[in-house]
Amino acid sequence: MAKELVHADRASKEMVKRAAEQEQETVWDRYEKMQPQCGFGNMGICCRICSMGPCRIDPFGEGTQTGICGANADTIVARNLIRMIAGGAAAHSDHGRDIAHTLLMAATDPNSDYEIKDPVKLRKVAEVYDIAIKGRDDKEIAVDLARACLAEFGKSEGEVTMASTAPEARQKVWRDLGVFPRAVDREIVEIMHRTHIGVDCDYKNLIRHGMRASLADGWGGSMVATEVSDILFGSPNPLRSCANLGVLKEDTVNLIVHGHEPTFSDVLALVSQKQELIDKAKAAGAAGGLTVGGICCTANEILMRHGFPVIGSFLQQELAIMTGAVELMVVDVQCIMPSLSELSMAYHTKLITISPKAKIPGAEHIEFKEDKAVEIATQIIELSIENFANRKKKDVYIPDDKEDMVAGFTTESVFQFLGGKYRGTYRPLNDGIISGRLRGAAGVVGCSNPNIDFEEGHIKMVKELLANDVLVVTTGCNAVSCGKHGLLRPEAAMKYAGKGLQEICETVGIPPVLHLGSCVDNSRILRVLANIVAEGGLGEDISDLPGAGAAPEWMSEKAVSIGFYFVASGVYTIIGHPLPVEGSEAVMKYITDEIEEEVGGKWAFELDPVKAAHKMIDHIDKKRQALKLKPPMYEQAYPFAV
Ligand code: SF4
Ligand code: MSK
Repeated sequence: MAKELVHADRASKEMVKRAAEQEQETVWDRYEKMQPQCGFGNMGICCRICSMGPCRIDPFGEGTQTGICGANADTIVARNLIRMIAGGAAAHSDHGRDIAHTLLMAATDPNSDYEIKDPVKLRKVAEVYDIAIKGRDDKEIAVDLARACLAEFGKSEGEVTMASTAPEARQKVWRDLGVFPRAVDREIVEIMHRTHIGVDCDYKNLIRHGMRASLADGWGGSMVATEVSDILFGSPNPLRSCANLGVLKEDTVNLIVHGHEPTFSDVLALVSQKQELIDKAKAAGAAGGLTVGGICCTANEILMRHGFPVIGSFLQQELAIMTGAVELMVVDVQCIMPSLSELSMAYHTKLITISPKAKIPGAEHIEFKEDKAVEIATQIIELSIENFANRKKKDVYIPDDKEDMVAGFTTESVFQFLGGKYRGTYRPLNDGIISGRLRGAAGVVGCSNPNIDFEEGHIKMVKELLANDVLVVTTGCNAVSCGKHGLLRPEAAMKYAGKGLQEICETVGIPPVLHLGSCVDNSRILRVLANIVAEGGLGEDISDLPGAGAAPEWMSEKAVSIGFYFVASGVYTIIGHPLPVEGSEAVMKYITDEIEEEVGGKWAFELDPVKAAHKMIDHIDKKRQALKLKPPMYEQAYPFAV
């Protein structure tokens, strides 16, 4: 059975022990069984792109050094790597395209269940696309905007319009290198073409195109997903909520939404508040009514906009079902473990898929249609209520563990907050960095992975950054981990932050770690960086800023695309386990060193999260020196705090 978790939250530790006692298999057990994992795969040197193969390169330099077609390790590693970018960019961007479709429907269908909830943002984004605003109503503008956003994906000429919001200097870097993104689908298709047998075999040329596709994701597909979600579902504002398995209640019908997209979950969250459904739940024997919470980034979507609680992150999806207290789990797309099907059958949990893109054998499929959103949400809530009768008391075990948190920050809201009397300006943030009260800022994001002790990477890294006066912004599963460990509470500043960061958090009343949303909302971090540059005093480009990015427990292809769009935007980006490139010294050297000359950012790999935090801090200090800023105001007070 799986090894014990050491650094995870208490609820997860308890549930993993309980799973072992009950002989229920988890992701950690399957990880152990999979050892040793394939070394060729880990190093990126196996190729099965054509049927002359599969081929593999001998990593010790003794056996074969090329595939049957003659491709060497550099080509094979680079091709595999950018195919990961294609997968990740496709996932984010398909999400963005669907949201743009929903906007078009909201603007054209008079019976739509969707409406425009943020008309201010509608107008702001419309300006980016040069759409006429004056004298036009929301729906007229929204039709044009939805069409312009849809064109970001499929147009065969021109460039990704949203990328024109990057700093001028950054756009020049992309143009000089020939990587300014054109259209999302085009860049992804071109990855698949270039990596077909016998096309591009120059590793640098391949990786540069990978960067172009990742930029189409970050400054295109993901940014469209975030901006249009804000327009449709409302821009988040700071709010209080809580996280962890202890959110589930014995006396309520418990319904979990899991996956990534807000289109369905936002409607379900609102419908779940109808009194008649709460009454139905009570009539079914659940005295407390109905609890709706989320897992993975769907959780972040309904948390950010409505304050619904987070049940857990990626690695907790199985543990939630094992509480025996989940009547229904409804899943859309991405990060949904196929294991949920068999596991839910061992309990009374009903597993429902709703996306035609993501069916799971054994799960019930209720296809989501946007023109019947409320009807389908109601049907699914009613199914969860009906299933309460099947809950087996003997199976129920809910760990008594949940943590309060503040979430709901955005590019706009957080710095209005920080602005205080200078509302709506980044000046106080820039001044905080210039004066050295804040040493810099870091984005710590991403998944969890059983190849690292659960949450050791996230929590140790974030605490170390805070202790060194680095403000942290977070998204995705890192945000959930920070929430569960109490780092998203304003009081966390007094406990974990250095003196300078404490002073800022205390004055403004914010947590030292700011939750900016789901995976696609990493685009909010790009926007924050662009706004800091625009505010002035910290250089001309994102690569000048005293900042860094990290995904200490990364797992998905989306993380690879995100990492590349940060690197290509000029950000030093560090992850725990290396990308699968160790089979090519040339590729390794290029992406961790030479690429900095080209784009100002680079990759770094470091498994020890405290050491990784210090590499980020060193980079921040290097940038402070280059900008001729004063040294940090307070020398680090808590060396290696964790
Ligand atoms: Fe082998 Fe080349 Fe075919 Fe890859 S593309 S499987 S290296 S022959
Ligand atoms: S859910 S991509 S495990 S962050 Fe966005 Fe979490 Fe990573 Fe999925």
